[in-house]
Amino acid sequence: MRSKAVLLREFNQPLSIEEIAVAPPRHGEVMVRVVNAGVCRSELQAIKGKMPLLPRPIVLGHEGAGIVERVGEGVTAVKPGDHVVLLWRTPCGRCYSCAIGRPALCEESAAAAGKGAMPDGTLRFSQDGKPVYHYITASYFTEYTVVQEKAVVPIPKDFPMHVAGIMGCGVLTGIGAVVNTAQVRAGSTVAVFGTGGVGLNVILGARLVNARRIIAVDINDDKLETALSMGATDAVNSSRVDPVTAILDLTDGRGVEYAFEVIGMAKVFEQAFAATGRAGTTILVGMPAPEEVFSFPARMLFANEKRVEASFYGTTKPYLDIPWLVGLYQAGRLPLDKLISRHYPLDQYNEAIRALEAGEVARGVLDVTPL
Ligand code: PAD
Ligand code: ZN
Repeated sequence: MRSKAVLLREFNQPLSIEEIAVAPPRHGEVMVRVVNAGVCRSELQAIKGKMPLLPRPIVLGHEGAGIVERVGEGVTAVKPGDHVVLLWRTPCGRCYSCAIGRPALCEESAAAAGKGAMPDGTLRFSQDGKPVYHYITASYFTEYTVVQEKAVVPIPKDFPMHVAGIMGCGVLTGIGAVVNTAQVRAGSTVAVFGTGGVGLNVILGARLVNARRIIAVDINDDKLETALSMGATDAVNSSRVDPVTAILDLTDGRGVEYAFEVIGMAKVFEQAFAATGRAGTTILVGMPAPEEVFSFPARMLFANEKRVEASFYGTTKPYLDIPWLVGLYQAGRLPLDKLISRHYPLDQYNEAIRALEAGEVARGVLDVTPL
């Protein structure tokens, strides 16, 4: 199958749209026609060379949805024509992490992600007989992709594809951080540092569990306005005021019960930790660059019995969480359309990345092969 795809050839260079060949799915694999694919900040790290071992050229994209085109031998979960959300971590079901109920940490899937290939070490992409690599076993900025059967979750055919296109990373990660990782209690106080595509989902999650106060912190007024329209109760622009003082002022000097860092910057994590109250929890959701190191006074952790935790892929159990999120959207309880502030054709990928970096969008979505 011929396919137009977004390729990363050189770090810190514009990406190119090129034609590649996509081989048929093998045993336990499916070929998916990608309809929509969200643009997430995580990929900037790949583009900027912060994942230096990535083989190239590589097909980027790790958040998307589409229609099953073909299935390999032995596939039973889906058939051609089914609509699916695409995942970037897939539970093997047997490793230690899967066995203890933490499939987002699946060891088999994590090992495969680092290979630039399918889990069996081989490639389904090529160009003129030369290898083209897979990105963390995902690769969704391409008209056609091949993934393991385990990487797709069926959704109803009348579910909007552009919404499905952001579920497999941003929505799962943000809402999962609240519901699965931190298990935020109803009536509690929450602060969200960084209200972009993932942070806005943290706000939606906090609203879903009936948090009493949801304080949005960002350096961009437009983002804060969106955050307020999606359920934040207060907004703090941390480029103008000290966010820790502002949060203490808003919480009778106590600090919040849950503070989420959703950017991946050590200095912001330190602010979130300082704004967390006694017996409260600071949760790292943003993906730090490899060189980031945070520190805070150990005594503050000790004397206030604070908790510090991280949320990787929303601590998701994806086969439970995707149908749950689909149902919430259908019931009108998740305004995910509002999150998608811009659509781009596939060949405007560089513009989508520029707008993401410039902070112009809540979430941008590529219309890869519009319906
Ligand atoms: P985004 O660019 O849409 O949002 C980032 C937001 O942070 C923007 O609104 C910025 O204005 C804001 N911001 C930047 N600097 C500051 C600052 N100093 N103080 C306050 N706000 C600031 O990115 P995103 O929402 O797509 O991704 C956010 C992070 O989540 C990013 O690090 C990404 O890699 C990470 C992520 N983690 C997982 C996971 O498994 N934990 C999954 C997906 C994404
Ligand atoms: Zn992502």
